[in-house]
Amino acid sequence: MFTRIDHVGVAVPDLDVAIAFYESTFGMTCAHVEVNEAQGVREAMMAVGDSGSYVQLLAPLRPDSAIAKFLDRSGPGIQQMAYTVDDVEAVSGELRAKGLRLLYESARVGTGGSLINFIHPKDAGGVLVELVQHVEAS
Ligand code: MC0
Repeated sequence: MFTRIDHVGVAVPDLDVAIAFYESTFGMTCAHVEVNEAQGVREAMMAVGDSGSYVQLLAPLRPDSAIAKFLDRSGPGIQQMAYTVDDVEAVSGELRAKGLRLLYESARVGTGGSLINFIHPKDAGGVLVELVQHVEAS
């Protein structure tokens, strides 16, 4: 169902401060920065060596965004676990058939034009799980 861990998402109040911390403290490299208006985030993908694994730093664009709410409730920390899938609609359908709630009826646009959906944290042991289907740039 899942092919790998895609990234772990960490909510942060200030993206630039967090990028500098991950670079100077952990020696990670910032591979990509993007604003996703629809998700209400400014985000950075921090590469963990050459492993292909990433930590995704997520800062809120607006007070009513998912990340702002998370920071208000829990403070900075791990907000989501993301898995790569080959076909997000097919995997979402399989999970719905198992009784889990997916947050979106159909996939939305995530980092780098990927297609994403989320499993409600209450249906996944308290973990917000993101499904990520990478889409080749045409
Ligand atoms: C809420 N809860 C969580 C949680 N957020 N539990 C674990 N991890 C989280 N991140 C818990 C609450 O504590 C509460 O538990 C219960 O879920 C319901 O809370 P709620 O008041 O309904 O919570 P809301 O309004 O904050 O919404 C939660 C929800 C929301 C997951 C639906 O954050 C959402 O729509 N997330 C999906 C979008 C997202 O996260 N976007 C930002 C990343 P109790 O026990 O108190 O009832 S964007 C991204 O990731 C993109 C760019 C990408 O990677 O490509």
